[in-house]
Amino acid sequence: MGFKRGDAVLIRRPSDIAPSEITPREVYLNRRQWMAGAAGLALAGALPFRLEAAPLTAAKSAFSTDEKPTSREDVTSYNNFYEFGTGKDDPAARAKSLKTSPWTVKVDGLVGKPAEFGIEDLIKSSALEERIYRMRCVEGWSMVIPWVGFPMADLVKRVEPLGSAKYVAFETAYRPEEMPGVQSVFPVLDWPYVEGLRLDEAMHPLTILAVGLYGETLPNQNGAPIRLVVPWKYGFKGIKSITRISFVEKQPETSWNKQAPDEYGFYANVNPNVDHPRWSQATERRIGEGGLFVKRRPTLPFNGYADQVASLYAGMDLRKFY
Ligand SMILES: Nc1nc2c(c(=O)[nH]1)N[C@H]1C(S)=C(S)[C@@H](COP(=O)(O)O)O[C@H]1N2
Ligand SMILES: [Mo]
Repeated sequence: MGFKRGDAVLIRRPSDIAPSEITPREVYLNRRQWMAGAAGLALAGALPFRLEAAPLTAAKSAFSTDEKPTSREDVTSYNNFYEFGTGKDDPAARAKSLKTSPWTVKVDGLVGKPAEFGIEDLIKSSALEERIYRMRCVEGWSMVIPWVGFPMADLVKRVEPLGSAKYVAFETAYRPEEMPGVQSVFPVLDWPYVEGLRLDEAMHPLTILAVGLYGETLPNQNGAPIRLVVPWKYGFKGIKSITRISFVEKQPETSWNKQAPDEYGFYANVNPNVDHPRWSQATERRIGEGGLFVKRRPTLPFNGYADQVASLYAGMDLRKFY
């Protein structure tokens, strides 16, 4: 994510990080090699982290793009998850400390049937689909990710929102003992990470809660055990490791909007015509492409999903509501 000029001092430098927080590079690399081979299965049980990835059965979805998915290696090693540090490789190296089982998602607020879902039950009782979506980060890079998830609308219907519910607010777990990135005395963000959608955006058939990728449960760095995916919006709307979903009447606060209101709006629709105040949004770099010559692709309005979602914003000035 971007910061205002001079804000870099707020980001923890490697020298600020206690050695005990860091997995030595060799251990980390070895672990990844173990995981790649059969030996990984035997060793994983001995490690104090959840490393097993459980396979998930999912139906193919007509909503998938036919573009080539970004490699699993890139999808799981180039991440933004500031609770584990601000570097792109921090989440893969450090998010294993997050305990994702047991895990509950509390659904409350303006609903007829508030509920607390255990993650295993929620996964078992949901119709899982594989959705291959284009994803676009506000920083100017993009990926194509084969998510496994279920429509957010299914969960919304289960809790029966009241007529007064106009927005949905989401909250990430806040666990300093398991999240090295939230321990800084100069917090990068105001924790816990929070996000929000208008109720009709949350109910749109493209909006999913993802519980896996590449046919397996989510790796921690991608937001295990459950995260939001809204493919026509910048990646930061896709809040990870969700513990609470609340139905509310007023537009909820969102983490990046609080951090830099002039740079990150509530809507955050991918819009090549509205530049970020410090850089253009006209093009993007597809992770894994390029080699010597970094190709940039034109960024499409609503990340290429305009046909499906533009009507949600009919009559709105998308320069004002960025
Ligand atoms: N809790 C939480 N969710 C988060 C973030 C974060 O820092 N914390 N980063 C966001 C940003 S900026 C992006 S681009 C996406 C990245 O998702 P990925 O790493 O699975 O590609 O997660 C989003 N969700
Ligand atoms: Mo992002």
